[in-house]
Amino acid sequence: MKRKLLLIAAVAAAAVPMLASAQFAKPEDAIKYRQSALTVMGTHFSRLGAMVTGKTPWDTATAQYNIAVVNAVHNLAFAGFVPGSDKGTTKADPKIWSDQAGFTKARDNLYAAVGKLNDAGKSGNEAAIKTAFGDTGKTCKGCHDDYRMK
Ligand code: ASC
Repeated sequence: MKRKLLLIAAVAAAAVPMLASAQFAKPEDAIKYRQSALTVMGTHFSRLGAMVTGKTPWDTATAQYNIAVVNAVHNLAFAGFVPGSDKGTTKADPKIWSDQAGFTKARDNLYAAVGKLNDAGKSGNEAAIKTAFGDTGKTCKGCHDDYRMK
């Protein structure tokens, strides 16, 4: 029974990229989608960052809210990097499509870091949140350095 559920989950997960690409009528829609998702994530990550660096006063509940939003949206953008969406109003480096293994690794680094940030958020521990914020920011920067054009 458990095995059957696992199989269904695996098939569903494998189908996600196909569905994603079918869900965009044109490449520009995929570009807009991923940029929107990254804008929302960046907005809330930056608000958290302002508190981490002391630009705005620390407030644990606000930090937790921002982390919850980051956690909720952090994987959305990746459905938007569909084949053929490397041209247009985008800074996406063509390496995303020629080096898919590397891009997937960069994505998984973000996923792992946000997982830890989310755990820290749930704990409400200020020091843990600050550490996890720094580690997550490194994964943002790593991907931008390697896969976002200037
Ligand atoms: C942010 C934001 C990013 C990351 C990145 C971290 O607040 O919008 O893209 O942090 O600058 O290096």
